[in-house]
Amino acid sequence: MLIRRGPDIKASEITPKEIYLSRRHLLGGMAGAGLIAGLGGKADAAPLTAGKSAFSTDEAPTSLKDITSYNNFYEFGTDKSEPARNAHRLTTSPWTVKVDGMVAKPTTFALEDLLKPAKLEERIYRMRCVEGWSMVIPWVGFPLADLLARVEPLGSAKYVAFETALRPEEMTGVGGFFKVLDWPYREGLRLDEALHPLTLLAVGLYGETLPNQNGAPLRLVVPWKYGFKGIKSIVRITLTDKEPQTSWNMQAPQEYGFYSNVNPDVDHPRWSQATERRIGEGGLFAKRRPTLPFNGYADQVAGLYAGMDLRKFY
Ligand SMILES: Nc1nc2c(c(=O)[nH]1)N[C@H]1C(S)=C(S)[C@@H](COP(=O)(O)O)O[C@H]1N2
Ligand SMILES: [Mo]
Repeated sequence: MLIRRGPDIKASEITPKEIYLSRRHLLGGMAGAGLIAGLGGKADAAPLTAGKSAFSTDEAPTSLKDITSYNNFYEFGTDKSEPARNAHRLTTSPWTVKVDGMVAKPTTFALEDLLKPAKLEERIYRMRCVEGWSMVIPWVGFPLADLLARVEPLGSAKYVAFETALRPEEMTGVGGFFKVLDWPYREGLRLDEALHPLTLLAVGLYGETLPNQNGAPLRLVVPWKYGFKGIKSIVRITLTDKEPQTSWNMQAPQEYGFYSNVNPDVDHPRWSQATERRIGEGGLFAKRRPTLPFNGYADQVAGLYAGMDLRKFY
């Protein structure tokens, strides 16, 4: 049996009905996709309790259609509609993730082995793209901290670097003479950011296995940072003592810093970051929403940056 469930807790007693149903759906979907999901009783109980968890927003989720058809995944084209059209070419099984660098137990995980002990949770997060739009996405995933614990980071490790797969035969946007980005797509976090309980490795959304255009089979989600930190289709995670190079910082350092915390007070050099357009809300006349410091997660994460000048470390 691939799916384990806690023996004496009925998920229906402790989670809102919709979430319960969608989780069942995910497990069905994942088993069908050949993934192995371990779901212990404890994970059932944690943040899925009635609506107001410290982790999930109770704002209305963006429609599945919008979440899966309005994407940034430049490996499959720079137009928002291209990933949905092209990302089906990506082979997501078999998949391995190499976790190496400053760790006691460097390991190359087959995706199944990486997921086997994972306690999957639904987390409904506000997401804010640096371009000025936002969504609310019901992710399914597990804390990155849980994976890092398995490889035992050394005391010398200060940062975590991430890399996306680079498959010119499958990725329609990485070939050609004009390179939009210096592939593979790269991202990084400070180790304390990586270990923060809000930081997820997502494997699904809306109770289903992650669609390719959203970063299947495994992508990072860091809800208090601009969306580009959420690197998709990860194949390598490296612990290091040096601040990692990141794709957008390499591309345009004056526009994109390493931290990339959502900050309404620090404008992008070419536009204001004070407000945002929530995808799916009205047409031309929809009111823009004010953008919140740390995308609304300040209570949980502002302490990570105590004493730092966030205008300098943008
Ligand atoms: N590998 C890779 N990861 C990526 C990107 C990309 O182009 N390539 N785009 C980023 C940007 S700018 C955003 S806003 C989010 C979008 O995620 P979504 O399409 O799941 O909403 O993915 C991020 N992760
Ligand atoms: Mo973005």
